[in-house]
Amino acid sequence: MSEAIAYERVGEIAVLKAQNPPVNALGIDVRKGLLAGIERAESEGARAILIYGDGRTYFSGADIREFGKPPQDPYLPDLCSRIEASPLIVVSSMHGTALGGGLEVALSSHYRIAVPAAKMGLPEVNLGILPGAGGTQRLPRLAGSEAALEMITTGRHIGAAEALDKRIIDRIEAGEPREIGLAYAQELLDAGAPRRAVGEMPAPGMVDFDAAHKAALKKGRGQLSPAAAVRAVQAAAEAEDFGAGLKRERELFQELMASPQRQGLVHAFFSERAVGKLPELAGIAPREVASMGVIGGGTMGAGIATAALLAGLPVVLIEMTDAGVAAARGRIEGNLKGALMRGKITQTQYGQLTGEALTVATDYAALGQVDLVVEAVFEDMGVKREVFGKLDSHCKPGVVLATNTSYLDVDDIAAATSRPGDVIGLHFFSPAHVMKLLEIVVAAQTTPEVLATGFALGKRLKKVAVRSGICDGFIGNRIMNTYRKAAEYVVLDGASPYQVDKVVTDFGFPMGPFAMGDLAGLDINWAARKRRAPTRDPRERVPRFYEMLCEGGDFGQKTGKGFYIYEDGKRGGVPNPQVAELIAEDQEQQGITPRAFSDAEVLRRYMCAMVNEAAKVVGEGIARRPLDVDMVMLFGFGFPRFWGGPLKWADLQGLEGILADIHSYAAEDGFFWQPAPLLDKLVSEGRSFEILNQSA
Ligand code: T1G
Repeated sequence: MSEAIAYERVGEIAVLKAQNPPVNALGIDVRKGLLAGIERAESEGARAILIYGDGRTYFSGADIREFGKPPQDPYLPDLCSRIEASPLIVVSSMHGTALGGGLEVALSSHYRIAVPAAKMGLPEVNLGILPGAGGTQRLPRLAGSEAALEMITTGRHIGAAEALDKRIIDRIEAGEPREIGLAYAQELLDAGAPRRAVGEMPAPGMVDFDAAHKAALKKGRGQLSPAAAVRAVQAAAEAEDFGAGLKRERELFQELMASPQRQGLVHAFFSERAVGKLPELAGIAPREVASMGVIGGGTMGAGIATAALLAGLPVVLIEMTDAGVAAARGRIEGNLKGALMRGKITQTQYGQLTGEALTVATDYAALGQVDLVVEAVFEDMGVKREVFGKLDSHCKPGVVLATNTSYLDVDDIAAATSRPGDVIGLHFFSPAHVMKLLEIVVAAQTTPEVLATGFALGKRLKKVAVRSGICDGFIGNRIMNTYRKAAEYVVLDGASPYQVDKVVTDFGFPMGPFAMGDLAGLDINWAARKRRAPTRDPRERVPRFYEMLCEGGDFGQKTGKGFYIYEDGKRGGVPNPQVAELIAEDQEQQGITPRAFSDAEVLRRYMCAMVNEAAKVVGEGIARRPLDVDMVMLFGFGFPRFWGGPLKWADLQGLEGILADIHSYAAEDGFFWQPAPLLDKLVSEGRSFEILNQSA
């Protein structure tokens, strides 16, 4: 018998136990084992078969590592059909997470039982595919077309109670999956229950599938799998018979499996898990963090405090004045009210978090007992150094001292203390209690233990934490500054900001760079430009229209006007006609004759700038691996997940073409378009970013 599936006989019941840790993925050995187990049970005269998973879960799906490789027999869809066709009564007993192909095996069984905490779902669309082992045909036969469409197009996991309600399972029972499964199978045998194949049930009802398809396309913002999944469910309702529906599902599945979006999404799945695994952290225990200090209660500090409170960490926040204390408390309470309204916390928890877990004070002495402090004060080196000097004298030994700076040199900040080894950058993204990205910035003297503590905190706050070295803007903002410049250059040369924003949102970003500037406040970027102006290289092209807009007092959403005009009560803005005049004035002053840009060229320049800077960030060792950059862009900058990240996108496009385009743009502006040495090297060696991910 296969090692992945253990076979046991209990009376008339053959028991098949999956043992493929950690998540009982349905890899080739598991599939072979299941097939052999079914055949053996039938040939040995058992009357029922029980399938369940050992360890933490029932099957959590197909083995994603097998995607893109030649499929190996027995294929999962055939195995599911074989299970369903068995003359014996097949029962699945579920615990943990029955996902994707896992739930499909359960749906092919004749009866399903689950423990109360079990979760199930068909999350395939999130990997760029659709349920390919009958899920799109069997689920709607049990739950109806509407419910199946909702579950399959969102990939949402549902609990056992909801599954029972939707008729996806037959029973919920507390206990061990083996014991409850055996009892249920025996009960079915004793009652003479019939074999009950979902594939033999009537086809599900019709709904407006075209409308559902359209809605899925719109919601997917360019992601194709949810819309394709609608068509597969449609086949369940419309196909001549069950077999024809399965065939249609197969065709759609194979198209998606071959798509670049599937590669992008699988890259995102594994990178999200690999990003926190750093060789230097192996075997290093983090320091214990039982409470946290936050310096500064502005939007950022309040967001960080909220994130910590929601993760169960008591917070001591320091502000400068009593008015500052009241404002900070107001912001945090506002954030927590939002969490209360969304059902993330209860009224009792709200009371506990605001009443007991949060302290807001003006005296640094209140920080005496905290284990980790994050500074989120004004972005000025003098101010930050003063804060760190004070922390040094008030915090107990061993406290991790973190700065939330976005641009400043963490080494200089660390030098303001007597304990630079304890200093680290924890760069949150606004709003800090919502955005998933956390850049963990390692300074020259940061100890591995302090770095490990940063990652442990990131995990506790449910962030995607990415290690970054020190440079201007760290990983994310540095790359953003470069692609934003590329956007401004195409506008200076003749494209409109609205064309750029549209091209970028059509690509899959939630917002374009100009709408984003309006949202963040144009004055913030204006201040950074002014700060950089004295040290700017004379060869750098400088668009002026951005500053001209700011000089007129238009800072974006907060003043009601920026690149767009925002009317009260309306979502989004309409183009501000004054912008075109400012751009024309800028062009005239710089002697530029504007030209038209195709959407394709706008996108290509935007993406080439992003990839080139990202390659520099990896080449300089600021990011450890290409996947680190990809995760920063996905979780902090709205990069469409279905492309995997800018460097995965680059691999999928072909690095040679990207480098050639950068060279061609360099003919106009050799200063901005300097090819990254790493990109040059990869192209000359015929290698990809993916290879660097694997070898790191
Ligand atoms: N295949 C291969 N490896 C997997 C895996 C899978 N399906 N699921 C998890 N892993 C690895 C993961 O990379 C990690 O490895 C370890 O297991 C623990 O995971 C025909 C084709 C199950 C809810 O989409 O959602 O079926 O990093 O850290 O937080 O229609 O993993 O330790 O080396 O995430 O407890 C559909 C994907 C497949 C489920 C557990 N199934 N997995 O979460 O642990 S497509 C899925 C998850 C399919 C059919 C189609 C989660 C989890 P490492 P973890 P966790």
